[in-house]
This record gives sequence, structure tokens and C-alpha cells, in this order.
Amino acid sequence: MAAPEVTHLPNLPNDVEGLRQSIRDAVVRVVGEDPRQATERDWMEALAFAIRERMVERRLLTRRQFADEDVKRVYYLSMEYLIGRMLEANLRNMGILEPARQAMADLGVNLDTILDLEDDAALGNGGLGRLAACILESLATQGYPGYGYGIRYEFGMFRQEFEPYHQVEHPDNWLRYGNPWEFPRSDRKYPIHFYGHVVEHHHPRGETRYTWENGEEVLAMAYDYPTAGYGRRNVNNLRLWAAKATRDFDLRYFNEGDYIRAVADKAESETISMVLYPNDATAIGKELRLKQEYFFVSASLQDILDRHLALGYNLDALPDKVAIQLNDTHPAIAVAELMRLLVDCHELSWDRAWDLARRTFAYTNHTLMPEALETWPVELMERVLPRHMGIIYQINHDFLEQVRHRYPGDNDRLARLSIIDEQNGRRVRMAHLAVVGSHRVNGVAALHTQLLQETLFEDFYNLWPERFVNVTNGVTPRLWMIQANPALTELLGQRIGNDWQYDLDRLRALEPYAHDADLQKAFLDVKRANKVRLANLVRERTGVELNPDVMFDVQIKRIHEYKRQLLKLLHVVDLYRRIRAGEDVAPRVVLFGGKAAPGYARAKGIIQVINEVADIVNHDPAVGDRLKCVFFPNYEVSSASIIIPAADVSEQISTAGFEASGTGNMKLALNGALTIGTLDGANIEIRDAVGEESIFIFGMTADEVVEHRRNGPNPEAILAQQPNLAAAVEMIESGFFTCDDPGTHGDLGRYLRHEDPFFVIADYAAYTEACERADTLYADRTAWAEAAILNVARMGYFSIDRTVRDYANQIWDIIPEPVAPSRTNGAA
Ligand code: GPW
Repeated sequence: MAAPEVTHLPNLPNDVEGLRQSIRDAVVRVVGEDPRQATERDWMEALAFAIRERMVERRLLTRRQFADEDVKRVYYLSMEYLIGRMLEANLRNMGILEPARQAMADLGVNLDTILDLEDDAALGNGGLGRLAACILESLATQGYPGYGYGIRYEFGMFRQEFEPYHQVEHPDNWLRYGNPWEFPRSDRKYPIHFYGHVVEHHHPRGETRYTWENGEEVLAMAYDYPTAGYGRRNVNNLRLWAAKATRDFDLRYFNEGDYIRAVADKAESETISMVLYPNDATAIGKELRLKQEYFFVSASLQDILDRHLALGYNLDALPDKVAIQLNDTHPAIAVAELMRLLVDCHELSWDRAWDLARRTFAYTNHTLMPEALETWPVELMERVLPRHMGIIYQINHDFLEQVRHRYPGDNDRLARLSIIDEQNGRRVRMAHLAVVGSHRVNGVAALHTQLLQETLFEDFYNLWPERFVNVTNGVTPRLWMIQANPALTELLGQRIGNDWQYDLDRLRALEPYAHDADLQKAFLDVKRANKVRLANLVRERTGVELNPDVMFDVQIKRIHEYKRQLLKLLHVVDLYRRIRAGEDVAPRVVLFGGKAAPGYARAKGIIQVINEVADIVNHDPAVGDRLKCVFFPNYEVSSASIIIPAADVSEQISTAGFEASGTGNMKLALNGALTIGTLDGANIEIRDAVGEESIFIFGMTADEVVEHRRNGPNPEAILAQQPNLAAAVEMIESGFFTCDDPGTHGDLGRYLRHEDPFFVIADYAAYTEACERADTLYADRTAWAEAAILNVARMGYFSIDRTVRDYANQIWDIIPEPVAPSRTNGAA
């Protein structure tokens, strides 16, 4: 037992006076500046340091308690965490936002100015990465022992600029001022092996053993980000890995005197964690990507096993003490890596290891789209990860034996189920590896899980129906309501108290007041104030002036053909043409936001044409306030939290069957926007929750889309029957909006007339009809307010806290462990 002096934790004060002292000291001791000369950025850094020392203290208390209580832990493995800014979130979740505001004011600094200086931590592309960030926040808030593992990319999601219409990508150098939130752990390093070859060692009695020899090694070094729960003392940890060269590199060429080559090689080996691939829902297929995946998976599993053993458990207890969630197939190589660690390094028998691995892993699927499904050429896998290729063959062999036994003679089924795709030049199907190696597989919305069972994983579902479960996505109300929408938060507090902050279902208490005229007025006032706030930001970023009394119609998400930004754009062009023709149309502001993957030409073309249309529409004096179109540049988490509370209408118009869930749909509806949407992803569950009166559903269902495709779609025939739509398409292809590059819009016309792979043309009439229903309701302010209030009141189900409880109960088998107000420390 260590002396009390050694086990003591500092227990820093959280009142205004205590904070002020910490901040003032940090300017000198950490930033190294004279408080008399400190800049705003110096104060920001000092404040961050004052918070982080309080966070780490609670982190240690949390860890002590988890160790004392022998808890089961969950580890979330994700290539992406789309966190956004951390300062305000950490202040709020630590419960010191208001004292810190006061302390800063005492020091002569305005907190809001400081908050705006911070760069987003954008270590993700979109929905998948943001979901991971929400899940970590909820794990901490609910007191679950849950940890994130990922990559500390030096460069996150690129910064988007328009020059002037097309997207240009700039590197996101988010670490250029250093990062006060991270704790570099140079004592936590693991070797990661690539290339080389495998040597077999035959034993007369017992199993053949394998060693992986030669090749290259790089080190994975841990950087820890404490993650605070809201309204609790629990602080969990997100551990991100950075690549560091081994000492090997120092020795390799220095002896031969090739100093420059040695340093260059060293730098090259550290590129593994340099940059996030900016592709959303598309497999990348590059060797460096495979190395990134293996790099962070191997480091995380080595760390997990080290902790497990250090806590005194034996390996047979692994599934009882550890759950590992694979966020899509990006970390699916973990199945083979855990087998390697257990069999080759810890010398377990194959069968014992397999039983442990399968009971430990679970896999979340986030898409059905074939281009997003990762498969690696066998030849590449063999070269980069030779031992893993051997392990995958063994897993596949055992698995197919089982299938043969169950379905004798069914060779087609064997080929369909095999982890190796023999059709397309031999590739490893990572989704199959993940399903075979997990005890649970989940989709992220009811429709998505159903389609997984009926299509992509049909054969697996027939084999193991009990393995498949649904866990519908959710969003954290701390960021997406309390932080993003303080005005509505305040109003809710006045009307129904603050319990909803911990239990979002309690928003239902608002229902009885939906037709209360005072509440309706207050609700509309809040929305208008949020629209003014957004209009100010839009003016600053784009120069476009928006009228806050007009409907704000918002489509914010990655640019993808299946998400159908073109459907919204056709509507804009249609309205514009009709306004010019003297027709009276309901006024609206249409706001787009989102990035295109740099190599996705069609998506970049969509951005360009939207910008070109916007430029013409916004400068046409015949239009005035009746139509404005804005492409908000560099849409990211921090701008989302200004845009979402200001939306009247939420566009969720993907072709049915393609959006696994969506989570923007949830954030917007929670903030009182009414959804115009297809019966896709979680839109269906949102409709079931909010009721038909608070949502505008339109278009083909997933079944009808399949049927429509089978019948051979004919967009030209539809255009011939719809003069408004035809006129809009003609206006675009005629070059009316062409500003930059003549001819590009002709190509877009051909695309819509002859390809239209996501049925924009076929759904257009139904879509505009839904928009008109929204216009009619919007014109009746009382009816709109009532529908919007009911919408908010009924969104409780879409809290990430419910999502996380579903994972905890159905998949992880873990329970909350709230940290008791100071035990070990004797603090208040
Ligand atoms: F393709 N999603 C995403 F499934 O944001 F891997 N990026 C991705 O690479 C993939 C999925 C992947 C999204 C889904 O498109 C969206 O529908 C879902 O709400 C979100 O993941 C979170 O589940």
C-alpha cells in the first residue's frame, strides 16, 4: 500500500476564485507569457490548461473506481471521430461553464470571443465519425466504462473553399498551435509490424506455431483525450495513436553514412498517421489506408490486452471483462490481429482463441452501398500483412467447413459466404470477416437492419439469425440542443424544467402545451433569433443577405448522388424560372452545406452548379427576397451548431434504401425543423415518433425503388409529362447558369436525362408536392408552431443515450458505474 502522500490527487477548486487563479497561473507557467501582454489566444490556452488539469483528476478518480469495482469495459474502435471544438463542451460537461465565464471576465477576457478561436477537431468525414463522438460523450455521461481508440491524424478533414464556384481543398493543420487537450504518453508505445514473411514451426505433438519475421516496424504512441460526462464526475478516455519511427531507422543507414536517407526514411514511416482520407462511404483501396487500419487496430488490441492482464485477469476472462465494437469494417482486421496476439504471442490454442475473439467482438454496419464495402486484394494483404492472410485463410477454412456441414453440396452458397471473393481477382471481404468474427452485427436504423438481413447479409442471417440486431442511431442533446440552441434550452427550462437534459424522453412534457399561444409565440421568437444569428454568419462568410422572416430550407450533409442535392437544386431552378415568369411562389431561403470527396467528380460538379445557380438567383433584381440560395462554405461541426437551430425545414431526401440512418435528420428535427423526407433510414422511425402531421413524406419506398429499377427507368418519358421539371432541366443544360466552364451543364443535362441513377426525375413531382405542403403549413404560423413544438416534444427516442443503452444491454453486457463524489480523495 502506497503512502497517502503518494495516492493523493490534487482536488482543484471549481469556483470562480479558484478557476481565476488557475487560469492566471497557467498564463505564466504553461503559456510562458506575461499576463499583462497575453493575447486572446494565450488566454484561451491558459483556460484550456486550467480545465484539463481538472479533467485528468476526475479521469484518475474514474479509473481508480473502475479498477476497484472489477467492471467490464467496452472499447470502441473507429477510424474517425468528428469531435468539433472541445473548449465549450469540456467546460459544460465539467459543470464549470458559468464560473469560467465569470473568471475570464474578471481577467478582462470575453469567453465567447475565446471560444470562437478554436479550430474544430475534424478527425472524421461525416455521420460515421460524428456518431462515434456522440457515443463517447454519452458513455461518459451515463457513467459507462467505455473508451475510444482511433488515429491522431496530423491533418483532419480538409477545409473547403470555393474559387469561386468549384471546391478547392486546403489542408487542415489543426495542430499548428499545439493542442492543450491531449496528453502525449511517450511511455505508451507499441511496435507495429508490416511486410516480411511467416515461418512455420512444426511441433511433433501439438499445433504448428508461426513467427512473423523481418519486414518493417513502426511505433504507435498514445495521445490521450479525456472525455467528460455531463452532470456526472465520470471522465473517460479517448486514446489516439500517432506513428513514430523506431530506433531501427536511426541505425539502418547512419552506419553506412547515408544520413539524409536515414532521416527521410524515418519521416516516411511516420506518414501512417499523417492524414485522414476524405472519402465518405467509399472504399479507398490504397496500401496506406490498409496500413492505417492495421496500425491503429494492432496498437489498440495490444493496449487492451496489456490492461486486461495488468488488472490481474487471465485471457479466458476476456469476453467477461472486455467488449470491442468495430465501427464499420475499417477496423475489421482486428479479428485476425486478436487471433495473432492470442495464438502467436500468448500461445493459446487456435480453438480457445477463436472462442474468445468471437465473444469479444461486435460489428456495426453503416451502409449497403457496394462501393463502400471494403475488400482487399489477397496479393496486397499477403504482402503487407502475411501472417494475417494466413490467419484469415484458417478462419475461412473453419467457417466454410461449418457451412458445408449445414448445406451439403451447396457450392454457390459457399462462394457467396466465403471471406475470399474468388470472382474479382481474389479479394478479402472485410465485412464477411467482421460478421464471422463477431457475436453481434447491427444496422443503424430499423429499415437498414431489415435490408441487411434481406440483402447484403442474407446468407449470414439464415445461418445465424440471433447474431443480427438493430440499434437505431441517436444524437447527443448536450451538443445539439444545450450548446447549439441556448435560446430553446432556456425556453424548455422555463416550461418543463431541465430533466430532459438527462432523459430526453421527458421532452414529451411539452406536448400538452403545443397549442398554447404564449409558448407558440416564444417558440417562433426563438427560431427567428436563431435565424438572425445564422443570417449574420452567412453575411460574414458569403456576403449574401438573408431575410429571417422567410422559410429557411436546409440541406446539410456530404455531397453524394444518393443524397440527391440535385433534387433540391432542380426545385430551386424551377422556382426561379417561375418567379421570372411572374408566378407567385412561396418565398424561401435554400441553404446547402457539405463537402465532396476530392476524387468524386460528380459530387464536385454538383457543388459547382449549385454555386453558379446561387450566384445568378441571388443577384437577379426580379427575385428579391422571394428566393435566395446559399452554399455555406466549409460545413463542419461548429457551423452545424449555428445552422441547425435556424432551420425551418430539414431536407432528408435520399433515394429510399440508400441512407443507412442519417443523424442530421435527428439534430434538425430536435431543433424544431420539420422534415421533408423519403421513407429511408431513420426518417421512417422519425415519422412514427413525431406523427404524420409534423413531417412531409414523399416519393418511392425502398421496395418501389427496386421495382422501378427492374422496370427500366425512363427519365425522358417522365420529363415529357412534366413541363416545369423539363423547363428546369432545359434551363440548366442551355448554359443559362454557366459562369465558369461552358459545357459542364450540358453534361449534367445528359446525366439527368439518360442516367439518373438515383431517380431524381422519377421522384420530382412527389417532392415538389411535399414542398408545397410545407409552404402551406408554414404560411399558417399557429399551425406551424404547433407542429414544430410537437416535433421537438416527440424526438426523445433519438437521444444517443438511448442508443448507447441499447448497445450496452443487447451487445456489450455492461452496466453504468457512476463515479461517487470523491471517495479515494476525501474531496467534496
Ligand atoms: F460507408 N456513413 C458515413 F458505411 O458517414 F462506412 N461514412 C461512411 O463511410 C459510412 C457510413 C460507411 C454514415 C451513413 O451514411 C449514415 O446513413 C449513418 O447515419 C451514419 O454513417 C452513422 O451510422
